Amino acid sequence: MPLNRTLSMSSLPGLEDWEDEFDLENTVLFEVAWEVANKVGGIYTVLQTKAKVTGDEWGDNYYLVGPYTEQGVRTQVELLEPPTPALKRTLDSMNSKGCKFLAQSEEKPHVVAHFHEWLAGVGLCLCRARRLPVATIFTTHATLLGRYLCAGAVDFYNNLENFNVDKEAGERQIYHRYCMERAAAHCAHVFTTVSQITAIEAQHLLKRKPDIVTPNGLNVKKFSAMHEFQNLHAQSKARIQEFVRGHFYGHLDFNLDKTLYFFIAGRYEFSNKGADVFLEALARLNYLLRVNGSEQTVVAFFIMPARTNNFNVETLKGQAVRKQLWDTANTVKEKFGRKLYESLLVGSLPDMNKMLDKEDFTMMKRAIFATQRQSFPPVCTHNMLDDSSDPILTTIRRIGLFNSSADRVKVIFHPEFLSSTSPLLPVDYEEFVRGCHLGVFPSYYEPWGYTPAECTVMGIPSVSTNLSGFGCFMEEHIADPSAYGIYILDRRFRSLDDSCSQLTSFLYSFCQQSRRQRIIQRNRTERLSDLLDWKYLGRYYMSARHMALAKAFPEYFTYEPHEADATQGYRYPRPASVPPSPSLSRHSSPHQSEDEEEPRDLPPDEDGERYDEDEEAAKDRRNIRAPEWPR
Ligand code: G6P
Ligand code: 1S3
Repeated sequence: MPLNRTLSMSSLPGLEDWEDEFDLENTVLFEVAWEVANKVGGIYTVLQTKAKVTGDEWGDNYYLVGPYTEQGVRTQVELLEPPTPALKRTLDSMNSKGCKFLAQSEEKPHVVAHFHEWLAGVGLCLCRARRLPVATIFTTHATLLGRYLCAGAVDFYNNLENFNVDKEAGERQIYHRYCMERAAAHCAHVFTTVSQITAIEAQHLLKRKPDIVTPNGLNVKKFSAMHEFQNLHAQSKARIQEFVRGHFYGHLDFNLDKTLYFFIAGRYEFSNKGADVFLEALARLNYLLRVNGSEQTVVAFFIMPARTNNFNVETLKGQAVRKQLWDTANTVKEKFGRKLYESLLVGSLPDMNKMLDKEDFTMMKRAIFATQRQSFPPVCTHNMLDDSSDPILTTIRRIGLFNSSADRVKVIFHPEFLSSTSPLLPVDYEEFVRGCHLGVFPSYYEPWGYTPAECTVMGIPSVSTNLSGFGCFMEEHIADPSAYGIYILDRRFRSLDDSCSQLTSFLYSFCQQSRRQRIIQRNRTERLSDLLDWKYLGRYYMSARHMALAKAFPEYFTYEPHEADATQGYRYPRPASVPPSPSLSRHSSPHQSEDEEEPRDLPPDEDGERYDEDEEAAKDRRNIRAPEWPR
């Protein structure tokens, strides 16, 4: 079946929008994963955000298959009657036979079955073992063995080709799962993974080179008002500030207007996700800010779920004290307002000395008394079940970041995912990210890394690494990532200690930016969102499906390899105007070409030249080197 492809211009200059027009009438796509409507981690995000573009392409011929969980069905699934007779027959039959087989149909559709991760990969192996006429794709979002090896303090990337994989998997008691993963990778018509770095890992650990890299995208939300995301930042920051007011009651001796919010979030894999490096860099940053007499304070949040038995009393008390102060202030304000009103009604200016009476003062004194506390504001918001052995808490005890008044860096460990119904910090994750200034994700093992990608589309700068799929992707497509608020830490060619120093210098330089520079940088960060939109990245999945169809049904489909080159050759130039800080615009790795290190002008300051973001964006767009499209 020939593929008739039409090109139309998209909003991203130099990057055309592909619209595939081919007959899908007799072709069906099943996407199978444990995380379909089942929020466990990043794969859920892949499937959930990609559903729109895949649905647009496949319409009613697209089916997502996942585990049945009551919670998932209640909250995320709309129950429908099967739309086609073939599907109805299939489902009836599955019901009657206890869900044991796949479809029979007179029309004999061409079926593509796309399996994610080894758990679903079992189905792929069975499809092939039973010689079902199905085009199969296997996507691994991380390798099992890679994750285990990295978590065990192994020099992973320098030894990739040397691991005795069977022995290593056996020793870690994951041999059976490892075998499933490897079998699925080898049985699939098309094998894909989420980044180049994981492709290399898969080649060595699973012994098959992925056919296509399928980077993860997001649904990019465009606001009609261009600066809406800046307003949202200010609004969400105000919510975080309220929490901080309560958490630090009695110790609010720092200026909230000069306080920056950094955060790390995700699955609690202490060293794989780089929480160790972040803590060490925070300790060094604390020292630098103190010795340099900086007015800035940094509050660093760790949002990583661990075993707890609820919020701790001291943290809840903080929010109660704050609320009490707020209520007291409002009561006094009301009384003050009423007296003022009555005085104005009779045509006289009030006697300010009589506006507040003894009772008001007593009430205020009582409220102030409640803010006395003997201890430092807590580091952890919850009662941890493994308090004495928890890696974050143990490290904090070692480096001494206890939220004392002298500390310029304060730490808050929130060992539970955020929720807008929390009595402590009632914001959802998106709102929290928007209110922060910098996401810090110094991962050692990160096949893709959605957290920095999510920051980017919300216009929030982030730190990632050259060992994460996201970091490598951005390094490939942006000439000067840090000028756009994409800081890429070198964890590949530097020692751990050097990486900590590099992260400290990123953080310290970030603290030195003025508000104006931060606003400019956020504008630039947000401008990159198109690069992460499924509208473009969805093409890699399209290519994988075309390749699988061509391999499984060569008499009907042909595959042209250039289809995968959606963003090849595409590169964001340096921003047209000066970067926020020259020191920030350095490459992460000493291995980078020195040719790219041109000197630049000093940053604009508060009284300097007027900064016109729209003009800069327009210049950037004109400068973008158009990719060479296959014709
Ligand atoms: C946004 C808002 C501004 C606010 C700024 C604060 O840009 O539109 O009104 O001043 O955020 O930025 P900051 O980096 O200090 O949180
Ligand atoms: C994996 O989830 P993780 O956090 O265990 O899959 C994600 C989606 O592809 C990916 O972003 C992440 O890096 C992997 O590690």
